[in-house]
Amino acid sequence: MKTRHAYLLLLGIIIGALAGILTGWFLPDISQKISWVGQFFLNALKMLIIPLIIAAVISGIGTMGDLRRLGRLGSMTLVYYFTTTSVAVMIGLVVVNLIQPGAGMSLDNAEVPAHILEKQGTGIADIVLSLISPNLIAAAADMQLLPLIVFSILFGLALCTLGDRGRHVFMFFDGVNEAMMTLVNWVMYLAPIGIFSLIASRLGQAGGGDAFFAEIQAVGWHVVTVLTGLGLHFIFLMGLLMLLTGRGMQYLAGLSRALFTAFGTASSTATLPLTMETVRAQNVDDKAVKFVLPLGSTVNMDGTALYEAAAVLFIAQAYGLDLSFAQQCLVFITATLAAIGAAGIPEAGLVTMVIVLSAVGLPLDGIALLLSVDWFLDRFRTTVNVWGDSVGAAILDKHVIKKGA
Ligand code: DAS
Repeated sequence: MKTRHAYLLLLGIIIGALAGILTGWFLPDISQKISWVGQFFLNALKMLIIPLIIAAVISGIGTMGDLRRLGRLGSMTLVYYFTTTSVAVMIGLVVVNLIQPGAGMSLDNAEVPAHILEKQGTGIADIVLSLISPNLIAAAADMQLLPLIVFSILFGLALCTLGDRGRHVFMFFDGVNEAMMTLVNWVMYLAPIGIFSLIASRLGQAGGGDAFFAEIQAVGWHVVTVLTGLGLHFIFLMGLLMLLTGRGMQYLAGLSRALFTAFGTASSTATLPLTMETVRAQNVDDKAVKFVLPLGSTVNMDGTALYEAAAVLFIAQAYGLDLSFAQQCLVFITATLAAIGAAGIPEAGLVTMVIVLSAVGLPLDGIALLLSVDWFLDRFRTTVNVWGDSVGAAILDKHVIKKGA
């Protein structure tokens, strides 16, 4: 995409987001009537994801070529994911223990939605089983990216053993990937009106500004705690980027179209095509874009992990329970794992929180406390998820790919 177009598009997205907030705040009824525009934009993004991810991962492995280098990239990628997610959970635990948002709260008997209750009993085994699928078509139909990415990695590794025959297949997938990235550029022109509609209709659905503000006030300290933690982690990641790559505000500015889209859609998966396009436009090597970003959008969710740790302790405080150090260590481990199991779709962090609540023996009813503002906080944690993936791509590009070149 030409630089001038990129800047004009970014300006359009910012105006769309601000107009969406004002429209949803003051005209909630009209806002809900235009939700189909945002849904069209979301569907256009989702339409690209499956072919883009499969082609990107397979062709990314093909460009790595050397299995030893691929192994090094894979292991360092996992080290980055685990390190930054652990820091995120730690930040979440520190801020919720310092602010104590749940102190003095009374739990009303709001109903926990059935689709969240169904997740009760989800455990580590379910997360491991989610790595592969017996039916790739069904996984694609359900937008379950992780098994598709695992299959694409294994398929790419198998192609590496076929010599010339494999190279022809890699070239095919490289062509598919380039065509898909061109489609991403075309869909991006819908972003301003799409993000406007998504934000306006969701705020309208919450009843507009006054009703939304009343909901926020009811759990105000929880909102303050989560936003403080997410803000601190965003800054931590910026520091890591500057320290390890020398990149800084220019990289953040280059990523802003993807970050605004993450905020507007509350979906890392839907944002992934734009994340890949904007990171690639920052001269990050294609291998990092094709390997680190798709995998990261499904398993590296710093914002979600931070939120789950902070929200579980908020619920414990609302019950008047003080979790011991050992229990908080259990929250640390399960929040990290639950975030790996969370899908890059709206409200995923709320659903997988069931794993963390069950691990420390807290009833699921506490989730009812979070429902009214989860859609709002989800946007911020999705933005941090996308930012964490993008920082990882730049770091691994500089310290693994460029070093190994
Ligand atoms: N909405 C999820 C995402 O797309 C994050 C979450 O629910 O925590 O990353």
